[in-house]
Amino acid sequence: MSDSDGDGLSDGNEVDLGINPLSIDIDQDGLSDSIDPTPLAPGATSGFIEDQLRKLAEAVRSFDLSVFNSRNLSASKDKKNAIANRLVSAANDVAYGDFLQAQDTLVELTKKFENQDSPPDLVLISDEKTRLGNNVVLMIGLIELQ
Ligand SMILES: [Ca+2]
Ligand SMILES: [Ca+2]
Ligand SMILES: [Ca+2]
Repeated sequence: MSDSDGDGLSDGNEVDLGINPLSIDIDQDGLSDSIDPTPLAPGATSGFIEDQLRKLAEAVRSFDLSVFNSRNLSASKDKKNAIANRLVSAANDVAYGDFLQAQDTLVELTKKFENQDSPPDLVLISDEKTRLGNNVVLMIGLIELQ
């Protein structure tokens, strides 16, 4: 079984699905073909976006408290909850079809970890921060394509 683009789908499988086996993201929307529910059309389904936002919220809840930019554990927990709750709120907006509201919520959220001093970021420089930032930007892009 060869998998030329290394995306987890065999070349034969990708040909069967109408996907280019040499491209890991044929529609160039940021989602690799193996997870993209619409691999041939930029964007994704609203159900997929909602799921991803809920998964992101869970991921944030699993972050170590040390990655939050706070003086004490209780403030770190507040920041963790604030970020996770916004992601859940955006997921709910997507579920209701309110894409503009979801986008607003996520754009506001990106300001909390954009590596600028003011307002202070909620998360310290870390792999978690980078992944979270990249994923939120990806979700904003997918919502724009709705
Ligand atoms: Ca492949
Ligand atoms: Ca894609
Ligand atoms: Ca797509």
